[in-house]
Amino acid sequence: MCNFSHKQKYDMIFSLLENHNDLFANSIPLIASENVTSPAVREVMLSDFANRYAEGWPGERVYAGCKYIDEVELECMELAKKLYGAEFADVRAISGVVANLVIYSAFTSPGDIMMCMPISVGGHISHGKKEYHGTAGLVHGLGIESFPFDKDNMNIDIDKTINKIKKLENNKIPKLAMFGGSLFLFPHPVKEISDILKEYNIHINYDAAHVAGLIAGKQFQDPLKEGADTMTMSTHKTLFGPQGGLVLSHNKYGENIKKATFPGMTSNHHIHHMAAKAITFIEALEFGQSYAKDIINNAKTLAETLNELGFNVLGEKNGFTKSHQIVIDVTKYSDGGKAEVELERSNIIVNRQLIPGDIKAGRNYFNPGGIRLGVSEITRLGMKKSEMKQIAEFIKSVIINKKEPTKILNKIKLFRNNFQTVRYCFDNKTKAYEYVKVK
Ligand code: DSN
Repeated sequence: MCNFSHKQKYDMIFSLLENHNDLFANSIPLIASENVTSPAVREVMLSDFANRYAEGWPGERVYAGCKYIDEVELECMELAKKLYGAEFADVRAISGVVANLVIYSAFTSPGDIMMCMPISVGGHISHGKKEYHGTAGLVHGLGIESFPFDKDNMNIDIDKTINKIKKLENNKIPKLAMFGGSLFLFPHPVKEISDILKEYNIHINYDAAHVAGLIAGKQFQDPLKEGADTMTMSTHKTLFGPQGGLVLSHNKYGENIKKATFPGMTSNHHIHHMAAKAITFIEALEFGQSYAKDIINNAKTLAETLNELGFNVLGEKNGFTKSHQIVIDVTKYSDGGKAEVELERSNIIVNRQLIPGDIKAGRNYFNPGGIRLGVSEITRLGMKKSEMKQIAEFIKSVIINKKEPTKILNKIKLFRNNFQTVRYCFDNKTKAYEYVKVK
């Protein structure tokens, strides 16, 4: 863009944005960490709340002009508490990573140890060690101990974890245990491990970023009832809201969380996103159960069909998945990096994924052994069982049959025609990927 005038660059950026919307209107979006918001949430994000400052807590702001913002934020907190059956909610964290940093700051000090899932088997980068530039190590100086992982069950190994905690030397006892992660097929054993964690005075946080919509829809697990002290999440994955974070807890942790959030982790939170979270919580209270049920059924159908078609779908021992995710070991045909690129050429959008065994086999994040698929967005567009079967066939033709990906582009565009509106919401005037002009 270097030789263009400012106005040409300005116009170019707008056409790139429109092209992007057009791409997604004609794609099969299977990124497990993404979703599409309702027209109502989009409208909120265009409101003047986007331009305001409201540092602090409602009623205690350090700026004037916040009277309507305060009303919305108080309601937003009530809705979050109702949705998750929590005593306390702080809706200000601007992302899932910031929500986790709030927990690190409120309940640990640099040099303390956190026990969590390693990144190599699906842990999130915000739980990572300093040497991998993970947030916990790099930003808060936490040392990391891993939960032992059971490859066959694709889950935390309960017995080995309990034994590990009992054998840890005193100076290695974690201050914090972090459940949750990026590769998340089955509910984590919070209930089974929380007693021993409590015995050692270990604070338990559950990072629900991926599964927040499934928990809200009562189709996964209920971490705060199973022993978690606090729960963090992002608000835009299976929970179909704006990009942002949320921290929930029992009442006794509320004050610590409030202070760690402001002034600790944020000066101004993103007020338009906060209001959009409120609308999302209402949508989830109204439509969340049927949405979460449909997600889980769709994921199961897609996983089973991919397996029948010859793919090595992980988690077979437990029925492949109980979440929105499916993970495929593609090493028989390709690697995760190449598979991601080939699928994208046919407008099937997935991401490559490190899977258990990759590091030992010398594979890395750029060319790992797996791909991860998520069905949250296609479910929100109204797709059901027959569409899952068709999508599995499309994936097979690219990865197993090695069909030239661009040859199925038209079929995929046609397939997408009937799924252009967002479901599980109140208002539907604007299409899911319609480019809205304001200027
Ligand atoms: N890294 C994202 C994922 O799990 O896809 C979330 O931050």
